[in-house]
Amino acid sequence: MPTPETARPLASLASPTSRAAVPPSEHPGGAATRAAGSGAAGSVIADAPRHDWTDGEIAAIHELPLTELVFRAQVAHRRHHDPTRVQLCTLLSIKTGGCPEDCGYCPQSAHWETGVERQGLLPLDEVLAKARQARDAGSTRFCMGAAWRQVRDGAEFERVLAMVRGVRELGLEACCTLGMLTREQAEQLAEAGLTAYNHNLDTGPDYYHRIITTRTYDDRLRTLGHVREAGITVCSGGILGMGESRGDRIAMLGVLARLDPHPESVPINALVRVAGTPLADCPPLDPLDLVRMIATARIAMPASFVRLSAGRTEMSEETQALCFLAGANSIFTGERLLTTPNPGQDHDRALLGRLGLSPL
Ligand code: SAM
Ligand code: DTB
Ligand code: SF4
Repeated sequence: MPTPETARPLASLASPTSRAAVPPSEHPGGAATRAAGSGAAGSVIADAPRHDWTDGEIAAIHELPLTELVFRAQVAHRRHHDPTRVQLCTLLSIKTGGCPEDCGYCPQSAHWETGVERQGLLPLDEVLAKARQARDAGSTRFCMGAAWRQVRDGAEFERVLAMVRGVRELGLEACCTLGMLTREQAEQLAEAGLTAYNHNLDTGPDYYHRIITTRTYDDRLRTLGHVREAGITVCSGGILGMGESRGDRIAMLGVLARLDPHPESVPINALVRVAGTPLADCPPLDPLDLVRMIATARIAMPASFVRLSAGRTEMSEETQALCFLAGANSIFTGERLLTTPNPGQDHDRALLGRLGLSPL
């Protein structure tokens, strides 16, 4: 991909408020220079992704005029990715419902009456048949989700390892989201060929306890550490529209953007408001808030895939187009996410066609 001088990310902004400012010359990635005409916030050109973002810097980006924000996200996007390509991923719930955790957004928690039918771990051949279908429909990543608090060693985990091997043999990237993992379990998944592990921070550290009480933010970061140390790529992001403030959203991006390396994949979900969950009556997310978060994630973690994840059935095509303009470069395709509806494959094919974008 061409990387002309003019297409470099304006990757940092001054005026941090919550942590000490790092002089531009000390940013990792080598010499950084003040960009000409960079406006009040004072932008800096940097070569490599940074891991020393302050929440204040991220807030300054997030609050830019939308036109400026999207422009900067575009520059970052083009520096690291082909802006005409979108990765298609398919999700499958391999174990559904009855989860002991109390995540306030989740239709699969046993704490809420949502009508989700419980289903034990699927047989291997059924999962591989779905993976083959996903591949034939153009997906390059197959993501298997289980409504578990944590992985337990034994026959079921062995079956998941066989699923990972099978998905890899089909030539697909394999992703799992199974709850908390020990270091040893992460190593076993790595050995089976797992490409990525999804474990979301969900929201900012100060708002987290309002959404989940049965495990801590640190538990989540520990699992992400095990995944990283095992050599599996990290997929971690969050959910918007749960009543959190802009500050909480920025704080979540700050935690992600200070991970070194960054998560290779950052899913940004709009809350799917499921009847029976405590968050069912949250007001709808402002689509432009979603665009802001995607653009800010793109600038702060420029080399990562930013995934426009849950909530697309409630978004207009124009909102989704703005998300792609802001740097989203992956979506989940297929009729279903885990338990909730998703625009089908025909809809997505038409959308990408209308925008002139191609699957990666
Ligand atoms: N049980 C595992 C865990 O929580 O890590 C894996 C499955 S869990 C359903 C995966 C992620 O889906 C959650 O972390 C959350 O970010 C997202 N999710 C769940 N319900 C959602 C909803 N109603 N709207 C948007 N995202 C949701
Ligand atoms: C992620 O961040 N979003 C996906 C995937 N990772 C596993 C899951 C969305 C689930 C939405 C609710 C449901 O369908 O049950
Ligand atoms: Fe369980 Fe995961 Fe749902 Fe939380 S998000 S209730 S851990 S399935």
